[in-house]
Amino acid sequence: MSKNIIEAPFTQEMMKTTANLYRLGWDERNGGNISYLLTEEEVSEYLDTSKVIREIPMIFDASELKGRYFIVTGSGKYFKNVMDEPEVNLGVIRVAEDGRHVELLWGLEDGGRPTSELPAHFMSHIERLKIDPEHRIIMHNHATNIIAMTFTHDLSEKAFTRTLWQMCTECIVVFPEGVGMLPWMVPGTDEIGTATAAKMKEYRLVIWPHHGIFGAGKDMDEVFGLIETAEKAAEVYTLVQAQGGIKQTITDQELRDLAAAFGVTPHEGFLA
Ligand code: 2HA
Ligand code: ZN
Repeated sequence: MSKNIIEAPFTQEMMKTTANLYRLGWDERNGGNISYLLTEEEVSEYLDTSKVIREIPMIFDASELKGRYFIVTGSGKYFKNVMDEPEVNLGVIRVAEDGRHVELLWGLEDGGRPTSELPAHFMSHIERLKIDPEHRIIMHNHATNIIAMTFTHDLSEKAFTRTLWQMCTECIVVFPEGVGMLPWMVPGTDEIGTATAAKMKEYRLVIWPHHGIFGAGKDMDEVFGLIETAEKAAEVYTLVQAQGGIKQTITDQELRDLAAAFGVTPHEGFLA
């Protein structure tokens, strides 16, 4: 008898993280999605991996991930509801041999599909795995102050990153590579997936203006920590603007000193 998958550490992490994100107000309604790469060993402890419940077609080719397992949030599902009904709102999937389907092994019990942002998730996983073999998680949400900042701030990667770095001393240490920025695009498409993944070659955080943010990381703490640090900086920026604007800030030399003290390399060309 295999163990109960609801008790699996990866399911518990998905449940607790979606609940946290909902309470932070970054995943209203069906906003946001998470995909978490699992090993066959992890999954086999809880599921018979030869039992495919459903084959679900995809709009793009993910053959680079064939045979890989993920736990994902469902398309149109509310983060608010994951804790109470994980078997409906989450799914465990495997990428089929042809790269054009995923095989559902558990969950999405009402006939649901994996997240509508699966192209951006899978293409980003492919790019991050090339750079970091330990990479496992892609998270998307609608972090409030990051979205707000995309209406009022210059959208160049350099300018946006510099402001975030200046708003909290921690930022340059947490994301020394900065943040990637897309133009506004239609979500859920192959095109935004390709564009997001291209940015993921250089950045673990990618902003979709007037929509939200994508983060990548090797575990839930890393990816959540990245997004909440950037969002905190954006929140401080909101308050600073409301208080009348910047009078003084962390200088470029101070940012360099910080990077040196913490042994990180800031994005080339972003500091004077
Ligand atoms: O599905 O966040 O970008 C909800 C979304 C789409
Ligand atoms: Zn979204």
